[in-house]
Amino acid sequence: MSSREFNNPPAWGGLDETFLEKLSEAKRIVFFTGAGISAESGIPTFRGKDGIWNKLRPEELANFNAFMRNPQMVWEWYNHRKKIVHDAKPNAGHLAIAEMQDLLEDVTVVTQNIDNLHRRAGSKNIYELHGNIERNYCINCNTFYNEELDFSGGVPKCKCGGLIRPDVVWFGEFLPEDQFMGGEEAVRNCDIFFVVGTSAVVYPAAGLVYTAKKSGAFIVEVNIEETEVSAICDTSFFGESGKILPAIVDHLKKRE
Ligand code: BV8
Ligand code: ZN
Repeated sequence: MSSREFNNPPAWGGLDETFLEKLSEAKRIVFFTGAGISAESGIPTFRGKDGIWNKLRPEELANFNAFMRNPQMVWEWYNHRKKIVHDAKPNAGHLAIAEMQDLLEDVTVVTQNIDNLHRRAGSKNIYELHGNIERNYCINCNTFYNEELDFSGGVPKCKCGGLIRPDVVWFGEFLPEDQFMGGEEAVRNCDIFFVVGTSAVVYPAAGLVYTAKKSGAFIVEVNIEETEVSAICDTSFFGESGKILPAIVDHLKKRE
């Protein structure tokens, strides 16, 4: 069922007792995030009502063959997104997660996002499953080019003559092993697994929700609507992450 077919979930009514008890006992916490956490920073999501994939087909843009067929077009799309990301600011949701890393013992961020907003919000201990739009590398010799690229001669090329591409994971590509393994390890050992702002339809990333479930974590969904994984979450807070996550920080500060 696409998330649009789910019925309208009840609006978030505050942090319930069961959650607060789990939070008080938790030692290790993972925030698994998707495009929804950056929506309030003005970065379009992929599958929402004004999602990117409603206008464009991912096969035509976010895959290696599309890039080799038409690198100019794919770079135009990424440069458009780089500009949006560059002008965006971390929002209250990103900042709340960074603050919880200061307030709690062991908080890990496992993100599908490529917008670098968790790092810009001050978060540490981040696993980027799908790469980072601010990094680029040569498809021939893997040299990284993370400063401003030169588009004056068309598609930027490496000294070796190879094409330079964005350091993001395209459909049909493997995720960076160290990032996925590191993230998965944190998920296997966490007490609370927050799944924030993701439709949980892209694998293997979305599989981490089931890994968390199997490992016995308490699963908390934060989303504006029901998703493919709502049924296996222990609790779902339906509302904007930029409102709900700061409420958890406020609770932790009162507790201190
Ligand atoms: C792989 C980077 C192994 C690029 C992305 C055929 C061949 C090969 C693989 C496959 C195949 N068919 C299927 C697959 C697997 C495929 C896949 O899962 N496809 C899906 C679509 C069915 N996966 C892959 O290809 C992966 N690699 O499998 O390799 C392999 C290798 C070779 C051969 C065989 C197998 C690679 C997947 C990574 C793709 N790259 N992005 C770029 O961004 O340009 S995916 C893209 O989707 C983003 O990374 C994004 O993070 C990710 C998930 O989307 P979400 O983050 O969840 O965003 P979405 O818009 O969907 O949802 C937003 C949510 O937020 C909504 O629920 C909304 O309600 C909520 N929300 C909105 N506002 C708020 C909010 N919540 C809270 N507060 C708010 N304010
Ligand atoms: Zn090169």
